[in-house]
Amino acid sequence: MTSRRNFLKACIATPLLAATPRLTLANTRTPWTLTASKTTQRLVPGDEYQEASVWTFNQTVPGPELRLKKGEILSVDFLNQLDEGSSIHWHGIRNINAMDGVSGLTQPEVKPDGQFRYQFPLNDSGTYWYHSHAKTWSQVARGLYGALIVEDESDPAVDHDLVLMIDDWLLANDGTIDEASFGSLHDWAHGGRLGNWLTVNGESLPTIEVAKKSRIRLRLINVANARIFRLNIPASAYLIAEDGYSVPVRKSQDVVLGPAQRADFIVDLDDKDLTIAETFNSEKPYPAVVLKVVEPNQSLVTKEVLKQPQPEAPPLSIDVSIPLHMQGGAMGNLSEATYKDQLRPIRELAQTYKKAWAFNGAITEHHDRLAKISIGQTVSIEVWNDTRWNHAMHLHGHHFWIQREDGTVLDGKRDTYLFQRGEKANLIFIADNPGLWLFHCHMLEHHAAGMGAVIEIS
Ligand SMILES: [Cu+2]
Repeated sequence: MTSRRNFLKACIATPLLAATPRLTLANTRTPWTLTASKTTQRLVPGDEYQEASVWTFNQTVPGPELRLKKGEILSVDFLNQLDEGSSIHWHGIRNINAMDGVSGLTQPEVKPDGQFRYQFPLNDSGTYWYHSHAKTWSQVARGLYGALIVEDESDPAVDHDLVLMIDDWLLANDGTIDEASFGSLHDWAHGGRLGNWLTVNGESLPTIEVAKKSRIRLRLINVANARIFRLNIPASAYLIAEDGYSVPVRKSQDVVLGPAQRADFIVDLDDKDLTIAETFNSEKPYPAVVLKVVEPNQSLVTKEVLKQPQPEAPPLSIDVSIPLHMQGGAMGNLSEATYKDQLRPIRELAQTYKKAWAFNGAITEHHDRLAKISIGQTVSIEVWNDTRWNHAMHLHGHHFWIQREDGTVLDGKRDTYLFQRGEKANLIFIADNPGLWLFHCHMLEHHAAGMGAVIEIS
């Protein structure tokens, strides 16, 4: 028997917990209010463990699920009751630049006791999420995230539409957050600050009650700072969307999600409980969430044959190519890089500035530009991940096609792509959204340590 203490280390299943109902703001009047503040939340069940000190939107991790319809306008008053600056980024939304929520780039950070109104139209349906975009390596890891769901009239009819936000927490043996590990240069130069405790919707192995033989939409969101997950759904399951974007319907029981990536499945249950397990990080499937079947004994929807719109094909010609050589990290090839207008050796970059990664031999800041693009041009970011690490590259304000080295193009568009070590791929997008857009690794410690740059579109 593994001792309970070792559960933390081994990430092994704990007894079932009944899920508390999720708070949804969908029926309240706009503008909605999201207040960032601190509280405690039990991440590890059992009286012998303490509650963890978490940072939340509206006193819960995840924050409230925002659920709207395509074409509606989202209006949120953000109140900052933390003792440091913050802001909210709406991940995957092709947003108005001033509403993109990147502290120090698209807006000044919202100071303690300050507030900011976010207001923008939701032109794309799908599964998105919101999270802090200030000191993300700390603020997102402490719980400042929630789901943003945009429904579409053409969505398949389902009995249950469930959002599963999958996170890993780095906890001390008493169930509290391991504070000492924040800012570890070792983690920043390796795989990021990886957790030792899995939660779904802020709970350890929650149970969600669903009707027998029901049809369910699962919206999986990887909200971890750096951890890659593979989720296994041992049922009749169909992948219908990635990063919110419809893809050709594919029967599949597995999906790999890098940080910030999403996948939507339609699952037809029989009359047995369904355990969704994480299978990327351990040899044995690690139970993540249980769907427990209860009465009624039937589905209340017509189970139509699933059909998703055919994804758009990418443009045939490219106007602007942006070569992007990703360098650095542990066991990497970076001996020196330009930072603050000077070529500096990696030792100085690491020890003085906590930088470990570079694009094209340079580490840039928000006032620098990776490229300046004229509005309407078709752009290809030609990425070469010349490091020993995976990177989940995210472009703000646009969705991109992914063209692999062999020339094939993945179905559908994404906002985040998980690069394998050594991989080359072109991220192709139409620069139709003016503003200053961040392109960065969503392994949040990598971003903090230099893996980010700004593209200007005007
Ligand atoms: Cu990275």
